[in-house]
Amino acid sequence: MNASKVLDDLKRRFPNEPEYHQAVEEVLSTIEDEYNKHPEFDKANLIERLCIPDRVFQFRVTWMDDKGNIQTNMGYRIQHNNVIGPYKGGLRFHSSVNLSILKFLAFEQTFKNSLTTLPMGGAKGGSDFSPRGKSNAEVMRFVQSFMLELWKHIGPDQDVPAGDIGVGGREIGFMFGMYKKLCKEFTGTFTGKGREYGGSLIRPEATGYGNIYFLMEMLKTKGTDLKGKVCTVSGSGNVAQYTIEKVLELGGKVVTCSDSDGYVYDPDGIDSEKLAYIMELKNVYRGRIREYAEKYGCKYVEGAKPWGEKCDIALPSATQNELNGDHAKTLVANGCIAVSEGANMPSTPEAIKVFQDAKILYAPGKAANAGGVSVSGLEMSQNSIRLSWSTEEVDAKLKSIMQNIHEACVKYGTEADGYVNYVKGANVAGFMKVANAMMAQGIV
Ligand code: NDP
Ligand code: 2IT
Repeated sequence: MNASKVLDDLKRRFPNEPEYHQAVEEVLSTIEDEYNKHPEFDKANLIERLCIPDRVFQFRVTWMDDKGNIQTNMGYRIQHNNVIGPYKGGLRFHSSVNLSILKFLAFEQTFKNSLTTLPMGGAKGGSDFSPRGKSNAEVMRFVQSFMLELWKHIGPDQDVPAGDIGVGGREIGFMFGMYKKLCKEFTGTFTGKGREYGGSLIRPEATGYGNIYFLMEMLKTKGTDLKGKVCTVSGSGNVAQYTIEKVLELGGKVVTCSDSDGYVYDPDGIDSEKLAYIMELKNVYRGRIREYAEKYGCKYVEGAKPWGEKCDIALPSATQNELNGDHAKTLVANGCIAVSEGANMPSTPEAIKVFQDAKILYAPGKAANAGGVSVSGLEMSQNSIRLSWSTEEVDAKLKSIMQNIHEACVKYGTEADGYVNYVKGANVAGFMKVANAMMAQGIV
């Protein structure tokens, strides 16, 4: 493989898609050695095929707001690769959504889903619609209009969407209701559904819990755990909330969380009562994290990220490229020993280099946050057999999947000096399974 040629071709054919180029570049640079051990991959033009999504759906979504104005948004679904299972991945509703962001997410999802060991291909979709400040009725009208297009392209054995930024239980419920009406069948086409209609126990918790299970495995390699460790978390949505919950349960202390406006620093730590407040603030009242600082009398920093605050462990759980090289240098200088990503691609390439040069524990999102889609896979299994498993059963399966992903990273990512390059480990392990399946299935 000539990685720079593949990347140059991609940039020429798909210009102005920086996040997509960034995600591809990271994978190519880490799998190149392994790939070159298999000349048959190159003969089959495998990497060129794997870098381009199978197909991209793009459509207009028109809906009426509460004032009677007609609003227009864009809707998308990227079906990246389905060689190991039906297309699977979340939907993101956020004003920043564009093709570049969704293509990077769908690309990453393919390797992440492969790592879970469950039979799921990779996809992602969403809209530049922002639920922020919208009424429930507006969200429902938007979602129903969005589904009028999307339903044609999804199905239980075809493509199974779930949540991501801006898409939680409320949005999945509205989408599922409209989908069911349009396709005239009750199937498990969405995951992250409510418990009453086919959702799995532990799915809401899975990404955050899974990230901490992965972190615990990393810490174990250094003979330590979470007890007494100070953690900084970004975000205050689904992933951040359950990350905080699991850190507290395992004896750690969380001193920050954030939203798109700024972050709060609580030196006393976010305890379970304060976490319950955050959950109500964000999931019910849909307020701003600034209100936490007002209620508990702590520091709020507008327009900044929490990475300047001293910590042992950083857990980015908001969005892509939210932690840059300078943030990484500050974290390392402050004694941070581990970074585990709840979000997708939150660290820039410069930040990753800083962590790896400093030889601290660093887990990329596609390994560390794979717990969410793993429990989605378990939700699909439960829907197929028309049974539901207990909290203990699902949690035990989640823990074991995260341990297996950690093991795969160690197997493929351990360097000559013993340092585990989790980026390389995750990419090579995820890639090899997809590549072997592509080879077996011929040129399609
Ligand atoms: P939510 O919408 O529940 O929460 C997102 C959080 O991140 C909010 O606090 C939000 O702030 C903040 N945020 C969003 N965009 C930005 C931005 N551009 N700059 C700064 N802050 C921002 O989403 P999730 O918790 O589900 O997702 C968080 C991350 O985790 C994403 O990267 C997602 O792809 C990833 N992920 C999610 C999984 C899941 O199962 N949900 C699974 C695996 C990964 P505000 O309230 O102001 O919008
Ligand atoms: O990025 C992700 O893995 C998700 N948003 C979850 C996808 C899913 O299908 O559960």
